[in-house]
Amino acid sequence: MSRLIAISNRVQAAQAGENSNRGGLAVALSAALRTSNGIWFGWSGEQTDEFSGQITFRREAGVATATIDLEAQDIDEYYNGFANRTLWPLFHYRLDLTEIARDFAGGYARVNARFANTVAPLLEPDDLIWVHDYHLMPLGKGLRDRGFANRLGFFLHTPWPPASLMVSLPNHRELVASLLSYDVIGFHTAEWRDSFIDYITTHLNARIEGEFAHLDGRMTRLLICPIGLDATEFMSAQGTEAALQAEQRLITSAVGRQVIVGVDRLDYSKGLQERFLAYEQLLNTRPDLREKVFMLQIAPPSRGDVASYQQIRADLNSLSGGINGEFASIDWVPVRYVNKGYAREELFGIYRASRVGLVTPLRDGMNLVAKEYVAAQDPQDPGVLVLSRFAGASVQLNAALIINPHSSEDMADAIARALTMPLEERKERHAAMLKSVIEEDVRWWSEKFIEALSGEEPQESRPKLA
Ligand code: ADQ
Repeated sequence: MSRLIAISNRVQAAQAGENSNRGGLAVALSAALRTSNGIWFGWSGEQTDEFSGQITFRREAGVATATIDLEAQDIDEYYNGFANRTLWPLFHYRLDLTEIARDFAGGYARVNARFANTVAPLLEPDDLIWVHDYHLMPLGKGLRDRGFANRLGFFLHTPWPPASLMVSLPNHRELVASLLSYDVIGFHTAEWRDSFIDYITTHLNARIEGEFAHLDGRMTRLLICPIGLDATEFMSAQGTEAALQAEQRLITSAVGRQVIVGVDRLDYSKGLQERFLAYEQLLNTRPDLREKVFMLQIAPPSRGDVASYQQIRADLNSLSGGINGEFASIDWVPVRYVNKGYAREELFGIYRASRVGLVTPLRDGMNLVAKEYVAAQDPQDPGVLVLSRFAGASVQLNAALIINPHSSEDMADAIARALTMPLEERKERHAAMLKSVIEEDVRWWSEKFIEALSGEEPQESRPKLA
C-alpha cells in the first residue's frame, strides 16, 4: 500500500473532544490520516527569524506530522496576503474585498517553492501526494519541476469562482495552468467543477473528455468529491458528560424558549450580518414570537490580522447590540452572541438543544456545521436545518429548508416555518439528511479521493459531464 502524504498550509491534528476552533479541513484531515500510514506536512503556525527549511517531526493525535516555521514576511505576504486577502475573497465572489499586490503574489510563489524544497527529501517514489486548498495551488507544478513523477492530487475546499472573476488576478493563467500538473483535482460540487471547466476551456484552451481535462499532453481528472463529517466520531459525543451538560445548561437557561443556533468562524463569507438582519426582521414581523425564542450565535474570531475581519467583528457587535437594545426585556435577551470556541462534545450538546440550525453563508465550498447540526439531532424529535442554497452542503442536504441568504424575508419566513414545523415533517427531513451525513462521511470522502489519486479509472468508462 502506498503512503499518503497530505500537504496543507497549516498542520493542526485534531483530537476528538478537545477545545477547538479549527476549520473544517483540520477536523476532516486528521480523521482521514489517522487511518492511513500517512504524514501531514505543512506550516507549524510558528514564526522564525530566518527560514532554514528545518522540519520538526511529531506524532499528534495519532497522526505523523512534519512542520516548518515561516518568516514574518512569508506570513505577511503569503498567508495574510495572497491567501487571505486575495484568493479567499476572490474565491468567495467578493471582488470588492480582493486586494491585488505584487508582494502578495511574490510571497505566495516563494512560500510554495519553500514547501516544495522542504517536502522533497521526505518523498518516496510510490507515495501518493495530496495537496490541500488554495494556499498551495502551484505546489504540484513545483514538485513536477523538481522531477517528481508521483501521483499528485489537489483538493479545493472553497468554491471555484466564475471565470469572469478569476481573470481579475494578474497571474491567473499561470496559476490555473499550474493546477493541471496534478493528476486529480477534487471539488465539493458540480457547480465549482463546472466553473473551473469554463475557465480552463475559455482561457487555456484545455480540452475536456469525460471526467478528464487535457492540456499540453497532460491529463487531469476533475472529481466531484464532497467532504463529509467524521460522523462516527462526532455522534459518539452523544451521552457524554460534556455533551449532556452543555445541552442541559442551554435548555435550562432557555426557560421553555426555543433556541435558534448558528456556529461559524467569524468570516464575511458566512453571511452573519444577513442572518442577524433576518432575525431582526422576524422579531419585527412576528411579534408573537418575541420572548418565545432566542438566537445563540457562536462565532470564534479568525484571521484577526486582516482588516476585513476586524470590520465584520465590529459590524456584528453593533448589530447584535442594536437588536438586543431594541427588543430585550428584563428577562429576555433575543441574541446571545459568543466569540469563543467550544469542544466538539459541547457543540454536539448545543446543537441538540436547538430547535433551529441556521447555516446561511453567502458562499461556502461545503460547510460542515450543517452536517454537524444534523448529526447531533435526536431522530425522534429533531430540529430543523435552515440552509443557504449557496453552501455546497445544500446539494446533499436538500431536505433542509433551503433559503436565499440575501433575502431577510425569505430567511425570516424559513425560521418561522422551522419553529412551527410538525414533528412528522421534521422527522422525515431529518432522516433523509442523516442518511447522507452518515453514508457520505469523511472516510467515504477520503477513500473516494484516494481511489482516484491511486489512478483507478472512473466506474462508468469516462462518462460525459453532466
Ligand atoms: P471552514 O470555512 O472553516 O472550512 P466549515 O466547513 O463550516 O468551514 O467548518 C468549520 C468547523 O469549525 C466545523 O467543524 C465547526 O464545528 C468548527 N467550529 C466553528 N465554530 C466553532 C466553535 N465556536 N467552537 C468549536 N468549533 C467550531 C473550509 C471551507 C468549507 C468546507 C471546509 C472543509 O470554507 O466550505 O466545508 O473547509 O472542506
